[in-house]
Amino acid sequence: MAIPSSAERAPRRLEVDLDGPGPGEELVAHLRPVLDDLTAPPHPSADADGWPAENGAGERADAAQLLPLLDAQLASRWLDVAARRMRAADEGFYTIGSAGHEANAAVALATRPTDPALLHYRSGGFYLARSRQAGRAPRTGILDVALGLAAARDEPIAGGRHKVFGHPDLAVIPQTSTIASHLPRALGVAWAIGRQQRLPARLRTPLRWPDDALVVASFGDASANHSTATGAVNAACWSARQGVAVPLLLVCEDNGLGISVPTPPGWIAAMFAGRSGLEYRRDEGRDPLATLATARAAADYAREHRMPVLLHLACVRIGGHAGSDLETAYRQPADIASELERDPLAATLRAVVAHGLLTPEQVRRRWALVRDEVVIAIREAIRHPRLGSAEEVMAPLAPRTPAAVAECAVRSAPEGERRRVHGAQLPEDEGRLTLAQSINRTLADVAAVEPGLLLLGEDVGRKGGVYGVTRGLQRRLGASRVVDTLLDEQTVLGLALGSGISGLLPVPEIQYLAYLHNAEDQLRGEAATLQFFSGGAYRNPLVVRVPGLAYQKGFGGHFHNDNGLAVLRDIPGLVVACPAHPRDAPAVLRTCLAAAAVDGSVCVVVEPIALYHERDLATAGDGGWTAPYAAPDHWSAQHVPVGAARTWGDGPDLTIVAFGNGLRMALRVGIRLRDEGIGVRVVDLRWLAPLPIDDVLREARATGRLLVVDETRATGGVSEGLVTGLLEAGFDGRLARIAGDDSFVPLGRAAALVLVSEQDVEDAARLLLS
Ligand SMILES: Cc1ncc(C[n+]2csc(CCOP(=O)(O)OP(=O)(O)O)c2C)c(N)n1
Repeated sequence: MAIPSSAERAPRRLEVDLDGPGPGEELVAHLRPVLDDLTAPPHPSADADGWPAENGAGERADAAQLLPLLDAQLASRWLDVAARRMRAADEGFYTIGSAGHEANAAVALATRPTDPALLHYRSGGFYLARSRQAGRAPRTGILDVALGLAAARDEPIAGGRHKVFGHPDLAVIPQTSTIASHLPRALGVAWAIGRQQRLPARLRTPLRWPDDALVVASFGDASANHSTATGAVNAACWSARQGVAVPLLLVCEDNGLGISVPTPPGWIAAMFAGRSGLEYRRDEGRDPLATLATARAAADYAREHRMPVLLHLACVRIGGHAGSDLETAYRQPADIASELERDPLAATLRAVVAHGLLTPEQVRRRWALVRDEVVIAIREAIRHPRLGSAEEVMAPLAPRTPAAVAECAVRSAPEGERRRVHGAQLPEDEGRLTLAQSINRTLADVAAVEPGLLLLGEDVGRKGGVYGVTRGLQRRLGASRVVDTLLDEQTVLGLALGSGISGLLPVPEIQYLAYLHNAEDQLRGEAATLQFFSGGAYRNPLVVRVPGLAYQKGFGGHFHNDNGLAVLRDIPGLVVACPAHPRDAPAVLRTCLAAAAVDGSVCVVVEPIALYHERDLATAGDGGWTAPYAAPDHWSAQHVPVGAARTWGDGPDLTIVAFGNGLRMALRVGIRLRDEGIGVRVVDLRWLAPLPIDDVLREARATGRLLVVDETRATGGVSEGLVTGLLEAGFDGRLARIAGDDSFVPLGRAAALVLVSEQDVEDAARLLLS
């Protein structure tokens, strides 16, 4: 539905004036006496507050950095005030601010504007300092943030889709609101920096990081407890322990609170100090020169040693968690007041005078000048149009360019290179291959033509995957391209996200569908949203391989037979493929890899485990579940666009639509019915998102009878969407559906009691024909 553009809306109610009483005044009121007092500046003591001071005089940064620090901090604070006033006037939509956290501007000044940064939501100071550092006018960074608050379409990264800190020119990668979810990706970017160097120049993205870049990732003290954070830090230490380069500067901004829940005193230091593989530095956030020096020392360490460093930065939270948070409901007034005394902005105001950089009068003028800059930016921001249609909202979500994908999908390496990656024999000369073999050969072929392709996951390297799908690839492609990771699915996906955003083409394997759920947010919240929240400025091409679905013999139980796909199908923009037959798998996989490379698509390939090593279709020894591997000159003819089904047979009496294991059952039933003179055609969906509704509709109309075979569960299974889509598209023939029971899959033969069986398919088919 279209909403009125800003030009058509009622005149603005916001009288932008940041001075005087009103929302947000609580963020600056305590600073007015500080400004008035500046004639006799007290010099802050580094040691007086119980935080051990480790900031040696030798590490002190150049005092000249105090001015850019002050400007960034002032602008950030006034933007926080503005956010609350805009909200009150219904012209702004986000009031989580940075007040009390502005010491993070020192981290920006300690790093380079080309160092990738993934930031905590209280990073106004960092963002504005980096914007200036990159040579942009002060007003530009301020306007970026103001546009974000106003949800303006012209905001430079999310385009009004979210309030984030991000900018491709500043190497700031936008974060989501899910605390700590950016940390696995941050690790992945740090991990990818060294790998990027090995790419040929033509494959390097415009976002290619400098070879000596480090990655900055910040988060709050409560977020540090999140399993995603502990997993990412653990993985960074695990990697560093083995000598893997991880130039990662983790910044824990410790304000002692997670909304209303206090962090136990000393907890952050207890978690991170003295940890193997992690350099720990801390700063009390009281003396801006000390903060600059500590931040610089921490950044230099990460850059030089290519090791993870944790900078523990003491912060305070001023003005509650967000504008809507009534802090007095859970905190004592005295505690709130004592925070104000530790305001880092007050410390910087004093320091610039104490170090002779500005006179008190000049400081007061700067205070007013920056405030006025913010007012100008806000006035401008609220005049900008906002998103006005669903099409506009969704434009960057998952762009598709099928022709370019098709061209990319059929590229082949020269024969010499193919022989190197395949070993002695080219796959087209191997005879008929199983599903597992055909996936293996396809991965090698794409690796031969795409130097950025990386395979990673638990056991994919030396062992070649739990089902042997990646067997031999590490030996032939090298250990830097086929990587055994530690046992943590969030890290597997995080490494892939970080390397994808860095221009590589990651193909992570999640060992079983059931274990994707551990790490699902990395796909849902991080991978799939990146283009949406960055207007396509950042992308994470990704092809996740997931051995899954049920019907495994000899390895039973739910967790190795998970048949739930709803969790993937409802992620906007995600491509979900399910290649069941070796005749299709190479082309489907090549399309996914090409879609990732060309469009930055996020793809999940669900590989039916039970069919990996199957050889036969109707009778023992018939080889009906094997297929010859096509030589490169046939790839064009065999190309499979995203969302295109395949029809087996052209029987006139009944259409069965299925996928995965259901395809094999449907084909077997079709063969038996054909022997009785009943003509069946079987449609293999091949793609579970987007669903090939048009293809199925065409085939269903051809017979007037459609049996939907869904091996996933009746509730939330694939067929719910399929049947809805067909009815909406106007199918009015006879229709029946069979699906698995709404149960987890039990061990042993009992599995058959809740799964769709071949007999079920046959019975339903006969009923429909009767
Ligand atoms: C995974 C997740 N759970 C819950 C929330 C809701 N939430 C938003 S901020 C926050 C507190 C975070 O505290 P901390 O990490 O200390 O950062 P601070 O806000 O204090 O800077 C919570 C629980 C969330 N955003 N993400």
